Amino acid sequence: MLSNEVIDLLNDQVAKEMFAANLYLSMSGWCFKNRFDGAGEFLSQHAEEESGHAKKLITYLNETDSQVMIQSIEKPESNFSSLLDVFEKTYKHEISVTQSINNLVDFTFNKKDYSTFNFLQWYVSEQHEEESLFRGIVDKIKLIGDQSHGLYLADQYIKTLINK
Ligand code: OFO
Repeated sequence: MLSNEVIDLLNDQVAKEMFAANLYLSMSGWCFKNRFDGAGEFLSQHAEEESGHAKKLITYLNETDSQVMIQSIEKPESNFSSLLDVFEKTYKHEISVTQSINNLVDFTFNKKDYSTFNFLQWYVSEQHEEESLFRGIVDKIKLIGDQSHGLYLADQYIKTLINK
């Protein structure tokens, strides 16, 4: 049985994962509109992953007989200045999600809620992978250059990361 505080924090995390899904869908739309089809597809797929992260938390809440409380989600940004801007923002966003997961891990450990602490380890590994993935894309865009030919190559590179 989970404490009310942990239930509230897990429900907050569900909202954060759903916001991430919406943010990445919004970014995906911007990419398609600006002819970055590789990045658009990649971000659309990543939005699905974020919905999966939310669903996994919901399943855990259901399995522990806790009340799922779906919250209203803030509208994500939809205007970006460049492909680099999009991916710098994804990276920044992932860092904020990591912080939120770390706070949850810390809280559950201090409260001796070892079941939730253990469940959250999956998110700890996932955040490590995601930060590294998005940082890698930012670095690559900078390396290839954000002028027209470079942008085409960057988009092609991002396309290779779909389903990885
Ligand atoms: Fe991309 O982060 Fe979810 O957890």
